Amino acid sequence: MTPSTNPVAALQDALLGAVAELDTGPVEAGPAVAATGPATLWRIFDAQVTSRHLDVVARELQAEGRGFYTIGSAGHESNAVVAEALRATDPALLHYRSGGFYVARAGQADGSTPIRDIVQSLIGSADEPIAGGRHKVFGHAALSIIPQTSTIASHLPRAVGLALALHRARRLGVEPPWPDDSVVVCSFGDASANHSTATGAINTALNTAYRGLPMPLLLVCEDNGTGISVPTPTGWIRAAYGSRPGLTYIAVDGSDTVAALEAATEAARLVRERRRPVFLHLRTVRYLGHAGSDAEITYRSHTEIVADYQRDPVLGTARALVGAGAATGADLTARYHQIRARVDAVVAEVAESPQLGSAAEIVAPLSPRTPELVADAAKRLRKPDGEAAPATLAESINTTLAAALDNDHRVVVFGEDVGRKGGVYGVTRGLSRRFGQARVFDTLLDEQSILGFGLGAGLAGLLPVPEIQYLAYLHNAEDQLRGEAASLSFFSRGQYRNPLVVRIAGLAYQRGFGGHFHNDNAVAVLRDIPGLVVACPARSDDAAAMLRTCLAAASVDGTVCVFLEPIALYHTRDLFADGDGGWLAADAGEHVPIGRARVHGEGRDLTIVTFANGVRMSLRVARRLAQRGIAVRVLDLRWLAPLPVDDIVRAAEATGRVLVVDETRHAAGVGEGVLSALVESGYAGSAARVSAHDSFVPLGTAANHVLLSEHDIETAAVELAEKE
Ligand SMILES: Cc1ncc(C[n+]2csc(CCOP(=O)(O)OP(=O)(O)O)c2C)c(N)n1
Ligand SMILES: [Mg+2]
Repeated sequence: MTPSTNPVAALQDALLGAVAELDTGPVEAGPAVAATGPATLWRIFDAQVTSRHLDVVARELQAEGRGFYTIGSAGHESNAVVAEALRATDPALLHYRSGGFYVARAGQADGSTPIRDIVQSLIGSADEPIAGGRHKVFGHAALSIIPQTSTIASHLPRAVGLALALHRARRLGVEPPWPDDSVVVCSFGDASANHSTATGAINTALNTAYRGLPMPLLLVCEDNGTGISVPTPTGWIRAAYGSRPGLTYIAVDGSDTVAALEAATEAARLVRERRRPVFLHLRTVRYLGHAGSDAEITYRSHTEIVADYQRDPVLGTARALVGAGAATGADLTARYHQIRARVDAVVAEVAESPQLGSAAEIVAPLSPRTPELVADAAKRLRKPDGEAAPATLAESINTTLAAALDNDHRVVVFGEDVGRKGGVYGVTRGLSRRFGQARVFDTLLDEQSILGFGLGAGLAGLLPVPEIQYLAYLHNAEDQLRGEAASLSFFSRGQYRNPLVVRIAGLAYQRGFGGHFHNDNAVAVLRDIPGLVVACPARSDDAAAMLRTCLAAASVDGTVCVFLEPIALYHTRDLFADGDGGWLAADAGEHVPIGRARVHGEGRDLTIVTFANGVRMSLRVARRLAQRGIAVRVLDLRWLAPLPVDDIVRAAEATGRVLVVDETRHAAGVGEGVLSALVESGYAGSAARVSAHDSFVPLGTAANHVLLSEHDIETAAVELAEKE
């Protein structure tokens, strides 16, 4: 049988044949083998073999139509030694070939059921302990394994963030769920090591350590020499990471179990003691192709595939056991079959495992909401000292952040320029001086790492408030929000959460300055992220209350919030005329429930539904329309996700005419969501929409051609109001 027709059988034959061979002649045992001890080697062997059988079972289940995932760990089982070198309480963010690690770590915790966990994950069982059938991931809250998505390298920013946050949290009097001297372990493949997310995160780890801050991070590159079908050039990983300043690099071949264990143990010790990053380059092989569907024989020769059998990590462990005199090849073969029987028994037991049964069940962990608790928590974030003075949007955000920092020691505020300078627009001015650089600080110029720190900080028990300097610069890091932050609760059934309030300065109307990147109005990209809350205040009183709501929801429900701040309104004071101070407002309330809008005016002729700059423009238009006898009410959505549907429908029905004023793009922004909500509610009145053009925003007065103007609003409003 050739690997092209039955690679699973060929691999097993090669392994068992080589194990049997161990009984035919003396096997060398170096002094290190004796030092390791047979019990450890047996544990590693068991974990590796269990993982190997589970890979085979994954394919069998798939062939029977019961399994849904076949990316395996075969050839990578040397990662079991990494678990052996660590403690079960060291937080782990793992590569998807971490079967050996997972089983070995489970072996360190009483009552764990790794075989059952993995079989359940393969069949998408609702009883699976981490994702409950939502994804096949390696994760387990009791084993400190934080589940990862399939997006390669996307977990590195969080791992780096967590390593820093563990210490920061303690310094701020917050007790993280992991012990003081924990090591954060993060593994990834050799092709993934080239991903900009990985290179950026590793750079951030090194920069952090260079600045003398703790970075207890063990990076494990599981190098099988290929990314699906594309070979990694020989020596590349060493060339790229072998001599980086501040990064201890340790390389070892995973097929030599004892050497690998020694290397991993040394790596873990160095990280634990020095609180500095270490890069463990674990050379592996990849058996059975990238996944069940991957015909490896189409891009690798039969000779190459067969040559890899010599480097089987399971064989390496068998050799060490036989060399130490702790087992014979026959013992190990028997154990191999025993473990298979154990796996089969579990497969039979979980055969009837339930699948997720309804959309409601599936989405339940996405965005749990407890509005009463959020209201209580928001109250505690407010300064108790009575009357607030009228303020601008920027001042009010500043004051609210200050009160939150004052009242909740878990709050940390960070981003590019937010520390000493106090933000490009002065929104965080004075906060770093007042609350110290441990709580309000500048970060590297890397949005992925900014969000990554937020992701790690949330896990460590802090309440992170990262700032992204401009909406346009969120986009190059958006996966950290979309793929990581928003999905964690989903893929862990709420066992891990990402409390997060991402402040983003955005939207247009900078009077021609800055061009597209400082006037970006792309919010559709946020509105479609499941569970994400998008707050967009227009006036300072709402900003204060909404920011407290976001902080409270993050704290109480683990909500992931984007707080989108309209730059053009930061320092705006007037509404109708110069000097009228009509856009200043005093912080009036404690909070604003998520998904509740605000209505300005009681006009009965027309409802304008809008948000952000659109609110101020629409109020100005409304005043002019009033002079023409058209009475308008202006509804400020305040929340762009979830939309305040009930309030929209109520305001629409009050007038029977709705103009949606959306300063974002026509193709996809906010307005189409409002119109859909009206149609779906059965609203029978008339409706129209004005929006910005589907364009990037140019410089100078040219910007006015693509942005929504008061003139556009007024024209559309009159037309709608006069419609029969
Ligand atoms: C960002 C991203 N791009 C593409 C993919 C598709 N993909 C999945 S695994 C993989 C190769 C990864 O290779 P490597 O990092 O060496 O890990 P290995 O599978 O070899 O263990 C690719 C391209 C992905 N999951 N994520
Ligand atoms: Mg690889």
